[in-house]
Amino acid sequence: MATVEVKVPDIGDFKDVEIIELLVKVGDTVAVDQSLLTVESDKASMEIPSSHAGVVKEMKVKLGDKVGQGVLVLLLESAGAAAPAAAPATASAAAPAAAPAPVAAAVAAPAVAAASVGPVEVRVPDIGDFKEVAVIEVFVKPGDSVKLEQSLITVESDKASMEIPSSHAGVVSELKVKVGDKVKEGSLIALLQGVASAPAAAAVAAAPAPAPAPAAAPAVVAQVVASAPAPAAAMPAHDPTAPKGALPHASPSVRRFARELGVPLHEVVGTGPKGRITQDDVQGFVKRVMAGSIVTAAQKSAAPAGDGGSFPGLLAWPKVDFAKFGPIERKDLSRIQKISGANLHRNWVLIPHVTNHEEADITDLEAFRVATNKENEKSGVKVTMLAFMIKATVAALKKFPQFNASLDGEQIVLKNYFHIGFAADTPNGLVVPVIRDADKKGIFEISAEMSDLAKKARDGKLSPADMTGGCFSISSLGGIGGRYFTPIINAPEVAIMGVCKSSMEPRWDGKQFVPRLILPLSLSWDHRVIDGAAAARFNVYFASLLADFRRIVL
Ligand code: CAO
Repeated sequence: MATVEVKVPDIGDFKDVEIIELLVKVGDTVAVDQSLLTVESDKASMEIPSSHAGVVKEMKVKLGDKVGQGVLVLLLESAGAAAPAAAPATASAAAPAAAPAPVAAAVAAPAVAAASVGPVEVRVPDIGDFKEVAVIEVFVKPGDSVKLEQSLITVESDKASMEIPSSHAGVVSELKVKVGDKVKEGSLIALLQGVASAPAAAAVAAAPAPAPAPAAAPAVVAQVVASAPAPAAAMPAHDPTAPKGALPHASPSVRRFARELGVPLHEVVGTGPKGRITQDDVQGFVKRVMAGSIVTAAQKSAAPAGDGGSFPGLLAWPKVDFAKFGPIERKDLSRIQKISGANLHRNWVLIPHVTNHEEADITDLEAFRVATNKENEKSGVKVTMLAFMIKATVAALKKFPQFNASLDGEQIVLKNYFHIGFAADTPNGLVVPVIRDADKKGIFEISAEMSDLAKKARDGKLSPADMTGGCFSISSLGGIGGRYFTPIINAPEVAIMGVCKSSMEPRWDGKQFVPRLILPLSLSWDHRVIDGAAAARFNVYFASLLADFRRIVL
């Protein structure tokens, strides 16, 4: 057993590049050529392989460190260190660069003179020792205008990914590659029309001087160089004008991992430095899709308006020419309708809803509310029945905490705060503003805040912060009418209280029928978190609070 230093070998023109991933830790057994870490410049990422086999004894670098050729990465306990074939990493790293000298010329030599206005062929430039690499992303389509050096495609080898820039500015008239194609130097990527710029001079200026000819570099170095992206001139940073999400920021190994799982990387939110997507992000995304808390764009588009696409066996949605039956007009859905519709659809399909109905005798509470409003006429604040229901909800959530919860994979998140949402009908559609910390507020404060939020909702001025973080929602149709309904749960909440219009009804008091004001309640709940008995208890308790509000202080 000997201790071997593993250093960063010659990595072409990569200098002072940041470590964005550590792929091994102390105690891991690594094989020769196994990737140890990923480094990333603003142009490309690459994995650094081990020069030796052995067990990692000590890490000498950490995430975020900047490294270059010769930097000590780790110490290995290597059984084979003494073997002559396994040259010390230091020696390997010190080998001269095998950087591909002619890259500058390749980028600088567009196939057609810059002044041309006819179709120009954009080809893969010299990309070092990349041979037959797969196209993993195509960023442009026919009709797109591209700038000089704008990324057109990403190619990927085992160890690195690289974006291939356009040698000209112009409009894409034809694409000659698609995802999955294998390309190499000279492969035709696209035809451009309306070429207007003269790229040669700029590219030559940006290109580095040819690297010295390689000596007999050891095998490991040769392999690293083979993985190394070509000099920077060939790889511009992401074009900020590219469509959002078209260029997910992730290392080759994470891209590969995502592809294996069929994860749409552009839908994953990266939590790594500079928003980079990590393996954990991809795993978390898969977990949330499986738990139903995320619906991918592909899933959504598979089921537009119930075309049966994601429900095999269902009839397709009927296509009807309504104009055949009489005059019609067409109107686009509002932005709110589109957003709330997509959310409601997801919640309706993915949550096993059950709705329990109940009645609350609010005769005394309504009398109290009316009297309170009379006494406080001048205050400008009108106390609403909904404000009492919000207070009653807080008390019921305290008594039945599983209603103040969210499902997160195989865990239930129980909340120790009480933010209550209420559905508000607006000319543009349904929104659910949230009264924060309703447990700390009185009826007047809640009434005033509700009135402000309802006004903001009608004026289309609610901010996202006004509508997020809710624990439980109330949907009141009491001002309109109706008896009972089945409200859809506002995920990630697990229950919602629907309220309809109260009416005077005869109630038996033991001796006679007496007129009482009865409020119909409809509680929808998520059967994955709550069961029917708990829902019935919640409803009975909630109704009892409204029937005698003094119970709230018990
Ligand atoms: N029974 C009888 N009357 C009721 C009542 C009830 N349950 N709830 C309210 N009312 C009365 C009020 O007392 C008020 O009467 P007055 O004008 O005589 O005082 C009147 O109905 C109008 O109330 P309101 O609707 O303006 O006020 P609110 O506090 O009850 O509700 C708000 C406010 C924003 C929730 C409501 O305006 C709203 O938008 N409701 C619709 C919610 C909705 O669309 N839900 C469906 C979601 S699922 O598609």
